[in-house]
Amino acid sequence: MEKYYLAIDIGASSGRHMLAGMKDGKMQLEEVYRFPNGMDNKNGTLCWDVERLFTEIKNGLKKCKEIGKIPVSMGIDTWGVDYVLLDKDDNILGDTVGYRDSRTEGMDEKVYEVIPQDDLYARTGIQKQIFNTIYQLMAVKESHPEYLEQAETILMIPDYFNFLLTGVKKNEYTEATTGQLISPKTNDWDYELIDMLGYNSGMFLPVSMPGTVVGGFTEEVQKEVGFNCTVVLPATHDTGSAVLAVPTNDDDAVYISSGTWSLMGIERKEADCSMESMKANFTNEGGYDHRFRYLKNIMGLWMIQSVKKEFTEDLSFAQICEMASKETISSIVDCNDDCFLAPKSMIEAVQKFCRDTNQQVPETVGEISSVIYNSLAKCYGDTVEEIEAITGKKYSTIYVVGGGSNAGYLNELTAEYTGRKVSAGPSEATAIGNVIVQMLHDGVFASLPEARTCVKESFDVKIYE
Ligand code: ADP
Ligand code: LRH
Repeated sequence: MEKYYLAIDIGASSGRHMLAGMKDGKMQLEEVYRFPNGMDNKNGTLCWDVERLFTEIKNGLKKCKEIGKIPVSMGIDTWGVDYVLLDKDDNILGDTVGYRDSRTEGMDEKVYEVIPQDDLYARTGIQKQIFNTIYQLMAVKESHPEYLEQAETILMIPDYFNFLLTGVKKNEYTEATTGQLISPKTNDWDYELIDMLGYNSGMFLPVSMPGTVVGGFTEEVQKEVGFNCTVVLPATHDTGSAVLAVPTNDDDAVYISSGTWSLMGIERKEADCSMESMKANFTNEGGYDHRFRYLKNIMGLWMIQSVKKEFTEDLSFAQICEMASKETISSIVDCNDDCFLAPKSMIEAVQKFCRDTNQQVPETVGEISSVIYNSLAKCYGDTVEEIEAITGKKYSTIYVVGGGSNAGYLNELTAEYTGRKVSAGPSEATAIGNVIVQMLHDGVFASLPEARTCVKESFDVKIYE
């Protein structure tokens, strides 16, 4: 490969440095570094360790230097909704609380005292998730109003890492939309809404689009990692990057970005902020080139990640998947029930749901995992029908991308419960989507359709009928 582009993709369960380049017309991807991620319980509050994550970002950069593969540009993407507030000296105010923390309980009602839920959806198009930035900021306003007063800047998590690398502060558009404070009409912060909520509009920066250059590394970072590099904004929201790498140019494709969450939906040119859409709890997240991702958050493989930690045996995801495929238990849980968001024990939460609904209670590793996989697939089946009811279209193929596309049994169940063909892969879609924007910026691809065709030709996908 002549030129390397680096994607640093940090999901809620792990982060990785992926180098990409073109060889013989195909995109090639190489994993350089991987590190674990997750929220830590800090005196009863679920927090991200952003300091450690930044060290890991630099460790992966050092690895690039070590193997002699210096990228011409790099981009960072992470999960959505979380942020830091910086004071006048650029220090973080308070803890970097993660979205699963319970501080947002009841904050929806506080927000609706200012703006009714219907009006909020009509002006933002973002589905209600109790952890959206809008509710998190209300929690700060209630418990630490001084943080909001002292804050000079709000940076979403990828914005913050870009700042640490370059010294340049930017609010990237796709990640900003996850917070429920952006207007899909102006594609800018909804300053009127922000003022109504009393959130200190001075801390929000002008919105920057994917493809924008942030800057080079600071001298300090250059000294530490041993090289300089241009930091470019990809779709810094991981789901925004993942959907760019869905291996088709069919405008009517249904995708599932399958990782910690399962994000299931379609791409649309316009946001649908209707009441019908709100009732079905679909969201309109902002994407590259102002394409909207019309999708639903489904609890996803977080449920499997959580039970895996509780199992006494140390099993791989592949082993768990295989064990689940041998079971015949038919119990189904509602994956989107709040009881699965951050339970003390996921095993007990699944068992309790089954008990309370008079279904067989799963006991073994295989049974518990089987109930989760079947419940996810059932939810996918319901969701595709909801999408069809809303759009009046028929969808024949479900494109599964992300780490979860490796879960063969889940793919089989997805085909079974949806009654559609399932295309599984690429599993590193988020990193691929991240580099696609860097490559578009560098002129490697002339358009997104050209890039998607290249993804289709470069990476293996598996078909389940
Ligand atoms: P995130 O980016 O949200 O951290 P990933 O896209 O990396 O998540 O997906 C991780 C998930 O993919 C794991 O939690 C696991 O459930 C699933 N997974 C990965 N590899 C396999 C495998 N070989 N078999 C079954 N499931 C897998
Ligand atoms: C997936 C994801 C999803 C958000 C959630 C917070 O990683 O970004 O799109 O809703 O994390």
